[in-house]
Amino acid sequence: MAAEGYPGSYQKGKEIKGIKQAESLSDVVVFHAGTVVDGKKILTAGGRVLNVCALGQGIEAAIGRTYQAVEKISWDGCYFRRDIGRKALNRPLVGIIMGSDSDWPILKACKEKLDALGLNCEVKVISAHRTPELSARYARQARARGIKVIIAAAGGAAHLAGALAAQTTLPVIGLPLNATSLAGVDALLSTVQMPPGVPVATVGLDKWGAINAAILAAQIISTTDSTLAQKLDREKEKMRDKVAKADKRVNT
Ligand code: RP5
Repeated sequence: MAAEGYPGSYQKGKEIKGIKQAESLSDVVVFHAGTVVDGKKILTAGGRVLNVCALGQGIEAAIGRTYQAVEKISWDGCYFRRDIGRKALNRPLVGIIMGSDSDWPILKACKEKLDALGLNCEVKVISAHRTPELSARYARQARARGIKVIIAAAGGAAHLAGALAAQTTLPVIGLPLNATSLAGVDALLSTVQMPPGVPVATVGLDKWGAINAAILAAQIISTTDSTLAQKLDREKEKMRDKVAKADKRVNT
């Protein structure tokens, strides 16, 4: 108990009910300061704040579990904020980076797929060649900012994905685009053939690749988010149903 051995004198306060029950919820910890243990009771000792933390499969589940515990804690005049953790729900988990705004018509499909899967993303124009410092800074800071996967799209001599991957240990998905008279083969080859130690998970060209980049990012994040994993399972089921219907159509 944080309150045990509380230094100095204290004014006996009101009993905090529920901390024992909250402790019996798995994956929940209640930190409390400015409290004292009086026999079996935990008393407030000056109107301090309790900090309730929980683990969960994904942020939403963790927030739900936290408030389950909060509901069990009470004392006269007790109140609690209902918005804690909400900001984390809106934080981008995927960074979509493109070499030019001329790439956006293709990248829209990637964002739309992420939106459909309920994954927040940020979209940025950063060029490995025209803004190399910015590209390095973005990649170096991405993990600390909460980004889990970077999708990097570029056409021509496309070094963006590789340049970002050189600066981070986050997974980088490379999306080659058809932007020159070489029809995307230039971008594909410059994105895919990375030297050992700096992997770039390269998807197919253009719109197909844009959609697959979003799904692959979701699959990576779903390894620690069971709600997202269930959404992805449902997507696969829909595809299976569609193929089954098509099979039926051609056989009737
Ligand atoms: C790449 O060069 C960009 O990703 C884009 O695909 C291509 C052409 O860029 P703009 O000249 O249209 O800006 O860096």
